[in-house]
Amino acid sequence: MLLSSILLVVSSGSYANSAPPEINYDEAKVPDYVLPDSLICLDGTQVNNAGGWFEKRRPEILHLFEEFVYGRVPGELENINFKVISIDSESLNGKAIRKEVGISFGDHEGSPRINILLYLPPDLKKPVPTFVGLNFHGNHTIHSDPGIKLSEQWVNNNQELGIENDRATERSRGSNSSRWEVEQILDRGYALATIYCGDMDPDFHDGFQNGVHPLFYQAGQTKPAPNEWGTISAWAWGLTRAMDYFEVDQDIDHERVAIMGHSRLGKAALWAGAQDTRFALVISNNSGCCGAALSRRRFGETVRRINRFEHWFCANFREFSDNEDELPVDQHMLIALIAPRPVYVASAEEDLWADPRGEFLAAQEAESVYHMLDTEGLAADEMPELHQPITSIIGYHIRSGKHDVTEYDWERYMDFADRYLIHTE
Ligand code: GTR
Repeated sequence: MLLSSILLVVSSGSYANSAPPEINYDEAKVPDYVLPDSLICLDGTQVNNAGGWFEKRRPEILHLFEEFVYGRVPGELENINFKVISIDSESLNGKAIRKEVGISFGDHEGSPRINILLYLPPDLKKPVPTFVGLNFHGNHTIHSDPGIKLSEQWVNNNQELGIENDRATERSRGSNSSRWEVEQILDRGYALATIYCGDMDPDFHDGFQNGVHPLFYQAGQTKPAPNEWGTISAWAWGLTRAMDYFEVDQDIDHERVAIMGHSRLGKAALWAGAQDTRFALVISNNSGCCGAALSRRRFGETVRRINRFEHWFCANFREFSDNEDELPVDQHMLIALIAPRPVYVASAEEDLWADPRGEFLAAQEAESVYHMLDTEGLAADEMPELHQPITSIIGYHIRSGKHDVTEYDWERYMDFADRYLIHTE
């Protein structure tokens, strides 16, 4: 009943063909807004205990994000198979065990396959806590290691990154290595797992013919229904399938898996971490609009602007372009879905497009749920100065520099994981 009335409101909303408003980078021009309350249900009841949260309000919020933002996964697949494709126990000059694992789906002809690249510390005595994150251009781009299988998937052309005719070449090995502190992660006793996002769904709009979406089509269906998944949901789904694999790999401590993502892949990491409570810790790196930043602030990227990437979201989400106030959720609620697990939001000073203040405020606004669940929340009243990380269970930092993942970011993530995944006694 209530959901249909929300739909009515959005369809009469102001999504229009008129010229988009100027991009706002002025704090004084952020409009007044009222955020939906994470603890008030659609029927008006107030949630004040864990039962009410986990049984009623949390499923309700998840449903709203599915229905109106990222889209729901239409079902489950039978016959998901894992296959270890390669193991090298002497990789990186003996500093790592490299494993590559394929996830395939039944006997669907030409069906996509997810390739997980794993680096594990060499002296494995027991299962290791693990960071997992998607990458933008293929597993072989995270390190110059010549043993990593070159991705055969579609990748967007990029001369500089060694991508020609939409396919990776040897030149693209290690081209994104500055974003992956592989050796440091191993030195600190963690494993690292990564997947190319294009294995689940290449990042361009082809009407959902490639990628995993068609595996779920009903007879006669050619594209997802308006409330069904877009590409970000497909990426998040792939992370969840990787988690299925971690549960059966004896080398991985599947109860201590931290999920991390940058930018559009940070949006996917938050969405995966929100849905799948097996992820013990969630990290958003500069995820911005539809990631950690509050949409209602309309600072930097807005819903209308992000809807240029119309394949990222479900079709229903287009109704909220220039119409943010009608969204039944905002991004603080996405962070709140992770409660009471540790979550870390990171911003960059020059990354105004992603609205650093909006990212901080969403993290802060998620606090009501963390507090209600008897956890600390975010230990800061004000946005901190540069390089002053906040390490409460909702963690946050802003560093100098641009939209990127840097060594500074990884060091903070490992400190945070040490604190909440390792030294927990
Ligand atoms: C931008 C997009 C952002 C962010 C970014 C990225 O073009 O507007 O929301 O996702 O791409 O993923 O690098």
